[in-house]
Amino acid sequence: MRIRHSFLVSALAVTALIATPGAAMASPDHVTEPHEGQHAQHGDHSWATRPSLRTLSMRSGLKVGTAVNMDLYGSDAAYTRIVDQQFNTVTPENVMKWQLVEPTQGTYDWAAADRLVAGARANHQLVRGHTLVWHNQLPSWFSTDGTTTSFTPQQVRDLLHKHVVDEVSHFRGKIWQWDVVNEAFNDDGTPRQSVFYKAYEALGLNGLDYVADAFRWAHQADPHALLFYNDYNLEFTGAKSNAVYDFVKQLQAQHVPIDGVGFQGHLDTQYGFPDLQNNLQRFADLGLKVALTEVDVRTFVQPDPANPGTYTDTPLTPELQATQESYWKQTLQACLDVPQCISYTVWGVADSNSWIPGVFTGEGAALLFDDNLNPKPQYQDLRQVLWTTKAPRRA
Ligand code: 9MR
Repeated sequence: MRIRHSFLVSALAVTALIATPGAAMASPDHVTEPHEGQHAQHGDHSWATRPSLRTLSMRSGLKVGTAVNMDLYGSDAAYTRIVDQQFNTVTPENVMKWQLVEPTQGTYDWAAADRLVAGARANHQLVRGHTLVWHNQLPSWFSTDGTTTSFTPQQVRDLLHKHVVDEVSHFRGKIWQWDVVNEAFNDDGTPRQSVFYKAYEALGLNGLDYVADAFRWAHQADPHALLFYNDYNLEFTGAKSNAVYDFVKQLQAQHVPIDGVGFQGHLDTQYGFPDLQNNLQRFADLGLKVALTEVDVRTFVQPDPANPGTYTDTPLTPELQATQESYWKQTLQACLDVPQCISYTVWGVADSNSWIPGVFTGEGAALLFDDNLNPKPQYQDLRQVLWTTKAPRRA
C-alpha cells in the first residue's frame, strides 16, 4: 500500500470573548476582506484586529487549537500573542511527553508543562494533554529505541502504571482531553511492536492490553478528563483506519473508559485528499467523540538560493499553494460537519517552528503563519470556513 507517513515513523527514531455570536463578531466583510491578501507586510498587524479563529469558532462551539512550543511561548512576544489570541485550546507539542517530564528515573520536571497550563488558564483555553503512552520520546533510562528496554516485562508494566497515574494526577482537573495512547498501530493495520506491546506479550497477555490498562489508570486518576486514542492516517479508509476502528469497538465492549479518537491530520499535497468526513463519522457513530489533533498540510517548497541545501517556506508552484488551501478548508469543513468533532488543532503556529522541514527534506509551508509570523492565505481560509459554515452546534 502507499505509505503516506513512513518518514514520520522512521524519523521518530471559554474564552474572554463570550457573547452571542452576533455580538462577538464583526460583519462578514471583516472576515472575507483579507482573504485575497497574500502574506501581510512585515509589521502590518491589522489582521490581528479582525475576528480571530477562536472568536469565529464560537458560532459552532468547535474549539480551535494549536500545538505550543514552550521554548517560544512566553519568550517570543509575537508567537505568544498568536497562541493567546487565536486559539481556545492548546496542546503541548513536547513538554508533557514522558522523556520531558521524567528525564531521570523518579525525578519529575513539570515546569514547562505547568507553564503551559498556567498560560491556558490565564487565556481561558482548554488543554489537550499529549501524550501519555507513546513508543517515541521515551526517557533514555527506560528505552532508547521504543522497542527494547533493560527492565523486565513486569517492571515495564509497573513503570507504565506509575507514569500514567503520576502524570494524570499531577494535572488532575486541568486537562480537557488526554491523548492516552498514541500511534499503537502500523499502517498495515498490525499492532506496533513497541516496548509496551512486547512486555505485555511476554507476560502472557494480549500485547495490546497495555492500551486498556492505560485508559483505566488514567480514568482512575482523573475521572473528568476525556480520554482519547490518537493516531495518524486514520483519515484514509484502509487497513490502519479499519484496524483501529475494530480495536476501539473491542475496547468499548470491554468497558474500557475511552471517550474519543484523535485524527492527527498530517496531510501532504502529493497525496489525494482523504475521505476524512466518512472516517470521522464512522468513529463518531460508535458513540465516541472525535477530534482533528495535529493538522498540518505540507508541500514541496522552493530552495533558498542564498543557502544551498536549505529551503524557503514558499510552495514550488501556485497550484501547490491552491491545493494546500483546499486541504485546509476541507479538513475544517469535515470536522464542522460532524457534530461529535469537538476540536480542531493545528500542529504548530508558524512554518519556522514546524517539525516538517526537519523530517521531510524539500517539503514545508505546512502551517497557517509564515516564517515571519505573518498570516498566510490558509489562515484566512479557515476564518472564512468558520464564518460561512452553518455547522451543528456542539455541546
Ligand atoms: O512536533 C513534535 C516534534 O517537535 C518532536 O521532535 C517529534 C518527536 O518525535 O514529535 C513531534 O510531534 C509528533 C506528535 O507528538 C505525535 N504525532 C506526530 C508528531 C510529529 O512527529
